[in-house]
Amino acid sequence: MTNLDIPYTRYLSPDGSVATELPPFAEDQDKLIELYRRMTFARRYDGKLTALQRTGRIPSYAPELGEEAVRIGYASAMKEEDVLLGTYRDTAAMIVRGVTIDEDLMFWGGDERGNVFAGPSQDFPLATPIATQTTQAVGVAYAFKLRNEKRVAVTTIGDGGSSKGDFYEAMNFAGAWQVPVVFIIINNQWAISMPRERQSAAETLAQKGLAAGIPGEQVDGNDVIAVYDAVSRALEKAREGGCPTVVETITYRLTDHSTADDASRYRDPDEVSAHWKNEPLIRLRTYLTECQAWSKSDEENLLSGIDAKIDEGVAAYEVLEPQPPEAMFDNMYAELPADLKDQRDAVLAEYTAGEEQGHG
Ligand SMILES: Cc1ncc(C[n+]2csc(CCOP(=O)(O)OP(=O)(O)O)c2C)c(N)n1
Ligand SMILES: [Mg+2]
Repeated sequence: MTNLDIPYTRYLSPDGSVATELPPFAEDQDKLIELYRRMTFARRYDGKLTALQRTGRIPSYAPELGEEAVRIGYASAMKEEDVLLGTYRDTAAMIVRGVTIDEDLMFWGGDERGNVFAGPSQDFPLATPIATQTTQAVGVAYAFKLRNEKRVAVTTIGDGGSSKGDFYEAMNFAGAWQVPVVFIIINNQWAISMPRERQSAAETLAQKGLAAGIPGEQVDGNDVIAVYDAVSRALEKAREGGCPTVVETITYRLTDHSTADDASRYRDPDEVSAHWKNEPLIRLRTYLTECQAWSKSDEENLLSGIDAKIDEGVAAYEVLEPQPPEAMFDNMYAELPADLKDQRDAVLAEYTAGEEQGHG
């Protein structure tokens, strides 16, 4: 029978002190340093992408500020052969999985080639329609089961997305079929301007899985140790026993929903500044510093190395030839359906006419 409790785990407190005896993997300080390095990369890269949007070099971006521990925690727990089906806010996880900076910038730049990454080639492109990735993940997991492959489909969903029918349907099938899928709910307290408390009357979002026969748990999503630990256990159960799990990570979106949003119109600035005290990087850095495993010069070296890597990726992106406008039709179908072919021809005709008039 499914355990009906929803446990909550936090290992590191916001001040960097140990709240609960750390899990065995955390005895390896090199492992924790690796997680810290990845989170710091995520923070710097997020700032860079926001700046690139603000200076007109990419059209849009969905920031992850404050949510780095979730993405780095779960992506680091996954094995290469697993498959990720994430959302528009999972950029840092994709990079951990092996997507390169220039590939990622192509995606955010509106260039379809950004979805054809060389690294984790079976990972899905980030999903913008809310919750569709969850049913797809169950399909992927079902394929793993049929093929007897020890692989896991990992899918993420926001607090808002967890209200959608697709998500309930996905969990229902995962429970009924017992397939190797891990649902990670990223509860960042807001779905654009809709706060968590008005989103659902459920006490926890993890308990939504219980009706489908899927056990759930909550973790402090700003504690990378808790995220890594919970997702590792869920992955192991899925890989070995084909059992699905729901993990709700509790975090906070410290900035706008996207570069098209202005959160100050609907959020109290005092709420946001209170959440800065819980952000995920400082607590791990404080812990590592207290353990004498991290120093100021380590930090300086890390930051300069990251900035150089980001600059290199941005430079590689910026020299790419832009795709012609009709390219947006060329990635979905082997053979275009007639109506889309007409649209493609129309785009091409307009573009060619524009070029002839000298403003192409
Ligand atoms: C099917 C669908 N409906 C509506 C939208 C518009 N939309 C984009 S993001 C969003 C809110 C999602 O909030 P949440 O699931 O909490 O994820 P978060 O953005 O906070 O990471 C909505 C409604 C969409 N992209 N797809
Ligand atoms: Mg949300």
